[in-house]
Amino acid sequence: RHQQGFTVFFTGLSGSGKSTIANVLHIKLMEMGGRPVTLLDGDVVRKNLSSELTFSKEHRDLNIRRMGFVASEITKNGGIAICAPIAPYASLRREVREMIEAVGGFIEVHVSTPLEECERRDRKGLYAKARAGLLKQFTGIDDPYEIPENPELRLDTTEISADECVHQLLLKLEKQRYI
Ligand code: GGZ
Repeated sequence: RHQQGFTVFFTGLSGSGKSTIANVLHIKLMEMGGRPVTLLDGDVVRKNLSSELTFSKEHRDLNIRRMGFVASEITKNGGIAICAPIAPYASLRREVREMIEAVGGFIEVHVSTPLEECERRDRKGLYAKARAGLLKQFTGIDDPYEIPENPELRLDTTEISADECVHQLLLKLEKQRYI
């Protein structure tokens, strides 16, 4: 049966749980078989595709545009792309949505775990560094995060587990007939 490609685009603060949810989703979708599934995690894309970029608005925009382009190519060819960047700016999220909706499906998922919780977890010690002024332009500390107004789904990992998040997401994808 012929099915259209789609992109699941996570957005949220550092430490909000995007990567964890994206990884569980990646495994679940691969287990279902049928279509190739590509995970484009924020830090992996930074390392391999955007290593020369800083965290200025211009460079974040360029980073998201590159990631969105790769996701749109995958989507166009009937595959599944999972993106997990911070993507703090609404204008770039809109640009990527438009680029991908022209060739397939786009599901924006706001991982809305509050800043206090991300900072309390501070898995990589980056919030402490940002608070100490050692990391500049850190999202949520001294750099903006524009909250998505109309995401297809909002998930707060202080309320539910990564498995439950993925369960809700899979239900959404089934309901919208992507899977
Ligand atoms: C935000 C930063 C910064 C600054 C380094 N601001 O939790 P992490 O560590 O592993 O993921 C974050 C990652 C963010 O890269 P993205 O490409 O997703 O950002 S964007 O969409 O805005 O382009 C974080 C780390 O890089 N990191 N410095 N200043 N996150």
